[in-house]
Amino acid sequence: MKFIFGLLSFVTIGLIIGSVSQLTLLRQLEDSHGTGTKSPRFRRLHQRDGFLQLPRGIPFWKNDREAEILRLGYIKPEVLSWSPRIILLRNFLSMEECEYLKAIGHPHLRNSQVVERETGKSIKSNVRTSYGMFLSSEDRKHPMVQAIEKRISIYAQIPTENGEPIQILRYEKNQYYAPHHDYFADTYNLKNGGQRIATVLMYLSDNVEGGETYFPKGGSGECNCGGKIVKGLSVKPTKGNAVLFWSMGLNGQADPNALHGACEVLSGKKWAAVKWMRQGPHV
Ligand code: PD2
Ligand code: ZN
Repeated sequence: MKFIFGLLSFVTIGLIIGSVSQLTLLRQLEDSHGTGTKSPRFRRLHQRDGFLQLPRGIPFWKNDREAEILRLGYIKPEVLSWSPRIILLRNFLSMEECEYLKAIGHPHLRNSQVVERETGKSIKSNVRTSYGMFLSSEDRKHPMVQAIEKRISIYAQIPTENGEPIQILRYEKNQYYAPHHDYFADTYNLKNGGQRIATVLMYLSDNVEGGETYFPKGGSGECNCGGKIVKGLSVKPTKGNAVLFWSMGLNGQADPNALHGACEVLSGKKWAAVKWMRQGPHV
C-alpha cells in the first residue's frame, strides 16, 4: 500500500513538473517573437487605460515605404460577393490622393465613350453619359500615381504592366452608365493585353445622392440604385473607398454575372477613377 501511494505521488509530481516546464518554454518562445500576450512589447502596443486595443496607425511598419504604398493598417477589405467576385476596399486612397486625381482629370474631361461591339472602336453613346479622361504616360510618372498603381496591382494580384492607364470619371446630375460588361466582345481590343479580367473602381468624392455602382446579378437581395429599390447589390460612392470586381469567374471564363452599371446621380457630383486590368501586359 505504502509502495503504491509512493508511486502515485511520484507520477503526479512528475506530471506537474513536466507541464510547468512546457508552459514556461512556450511563454519564452512567444516572448522571443514579441507575440506573447504577457510580453512587454504586446502590452505597450495593445493595452491602454486597462483595455485591450488594436494598435493605432501602423506601429509595426514605421518608416517603411512599401507599407506606406500599400496603406497597411488603413485599408479594410470586405467581400461583398464571391460570385460574381466583388471586394470592397475601404480607405483604399488617402484624401490627398483623391484630390490629386481629380486635379489631373479636371482640365481634360470630355464626353465618355464606349467600345463599339462590331468594330472595337470607341464611340459616344447614350449608354454612358459621364465625362472622362485617361491619364497620360507623363501623369503616370508621378510618384503618387505610381504608388496607386502599385497598390492596385498588389491588392488585385495582377502585375502593374497589365493595367490600362487610370481613367478619371465625373458624373453630374442625371448622368449614368447603363449595365454592361467590362470585358470585350470584339477581337480588335484583345490585341493589346488580351481580355479585361478585373476592374478597380475608386471613388474620389463624397456627398453624392445616387451614383451607386450596381451589380444586378450580385445576389438575391435588394439595394438602392439612383433613388430606386432594385434587385442585386450596389456600392455607395464614398470618397477613398474602392471596389475591386472580376470579369472572370474562378473557372477562368468570362463571368456574365459580373454585369454592372453606374446608377443615375440625383444630386452632387460623383468623381471616380477606374483601372482595368488585362490578362497580359498592356502598352
Ligand atoms: O462609375 C461607376 O460606378 C462605374 C460603374 C460601372 C464605372 C464603370 N462601370 C466603368 O467605367 O466601367
Ligand atoms: Zn464597367
